Amino acid sequence: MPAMALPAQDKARLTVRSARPEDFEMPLEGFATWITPVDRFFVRTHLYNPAVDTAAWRLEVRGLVGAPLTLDLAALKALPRVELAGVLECAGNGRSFYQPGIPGMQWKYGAVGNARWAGARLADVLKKAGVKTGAVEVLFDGADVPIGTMPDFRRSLPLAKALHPDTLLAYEMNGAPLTPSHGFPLRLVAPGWAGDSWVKWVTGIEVLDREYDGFFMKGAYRYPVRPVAPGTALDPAADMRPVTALRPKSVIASPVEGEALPSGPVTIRGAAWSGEHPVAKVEVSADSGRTWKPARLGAERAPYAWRLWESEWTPPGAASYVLMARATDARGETQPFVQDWNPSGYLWNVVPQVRVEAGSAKPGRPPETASAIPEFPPQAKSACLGCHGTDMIAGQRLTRAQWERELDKMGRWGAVVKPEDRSGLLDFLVRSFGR
Ligand SMILES: Nc1nc2c(c(=O)[nH]1)N[C@H]1C(S)=C(S)[C@@H](COP(=O)(O)O)O[C@H]1N2
Ligand SMILES: [Mo]
Repeated sequence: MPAMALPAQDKARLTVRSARPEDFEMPLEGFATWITPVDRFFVRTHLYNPAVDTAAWRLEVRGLVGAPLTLDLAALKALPRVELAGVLECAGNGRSFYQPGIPGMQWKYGAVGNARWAGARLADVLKKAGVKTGAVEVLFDGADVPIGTMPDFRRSLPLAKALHPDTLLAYEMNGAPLTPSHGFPLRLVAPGWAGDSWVKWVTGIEVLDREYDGFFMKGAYRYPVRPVAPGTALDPAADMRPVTALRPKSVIASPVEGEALPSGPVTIRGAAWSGEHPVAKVEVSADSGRTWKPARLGAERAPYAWRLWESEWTPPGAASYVLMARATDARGETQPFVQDWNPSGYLWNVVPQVRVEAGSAKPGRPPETASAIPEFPPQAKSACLGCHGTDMIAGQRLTRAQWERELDKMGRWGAVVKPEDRSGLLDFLVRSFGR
């Protein structure tokens, strides 16, 4: 599938996991700066970016409020402006590391970024409207619209998070208006919470007396209430609850997996964050987790931002080493060595491991391998490629049973597969993108 019309700049600075809709990942080099530039900031969209007419744009506030409101951008900008630096991380970041594999965007480490967000407090807007008693959740709708029978992306926040003084209706990212991919002209900023709550292109706010019951609340972005064995069938209502805050996590940005290092000192470096709690320490191990040493934390910090860190290491000899990093937050919560399984592969925060070869005569990073996407058969083209490209499919590694479930889901969302084409299509998917 030809890559869509992305500016050349974006392609070099982000890994395109899906060109249409836009799903772009930040490469590991992005963890070298405290603030992530907008052209390096990951993008996650379920539908397509809406076209926005700024002059006609309005925000509607309704539901359990004393006075429903219609606000234009000027009215929002007239409210006190609040700025904060904070991490936005997709709940599915790291999904590709789950074993057995889980369908969905196969993010590695880079569905995350740290930006400066500015806007009005959501609480100020809600105060203007007057939240009535009985209010429990606040629902956000973006201007993006689904294709076919796909569900719309709508999410609700518990009232306490909605009224928190750091929860923003942001119109700026890194000192400039939001770009179309990041929600222009207005998005929710839910500091410390996973990206699914950061609704983009917000045009509607509705105060509800219950959690919203749409697909993206009840069918997605839920996490088991207790650890369960992989593959366990879970009842979304009884056994799961919505994803909320991020957990402590660190990423090793350099060296990289498989890197050959010269003899002599090396700087191990990366970034660490932890949702609503500041990072208290990052420790690094260069001997497969036997011993740990505190890393030096960067001076730049803010309550919801990531912290850069580094640690000097001199390999004791020419050998193969496994480097690890472990962040602990102010509550004392730290990263696990084994991830609890969950059906959609959310909230991956296992201690990262990077194998390096020290004392090499030929230092360097292994070449990046990009596998070619095979030609799609006609029935796949008509069934799948109306809504998204081949890249989204080619990123998956699924069993036949998982591909069957994906086909069923896509069928419910409007994909048309003729009964006589189904098994041929499945054969192609399993052969090309199986495990
Ligand atoms: N309207 C709308 N808002 C959305 C989404 C979407 O598809 N539609 N994706 C969400 C998800 S899952 C994430 S992780 C973040 C990503 O924000 P970004 O693209 O600015 O990085 O936006 C969230 N807000
Ligand atoms: Mo996400």
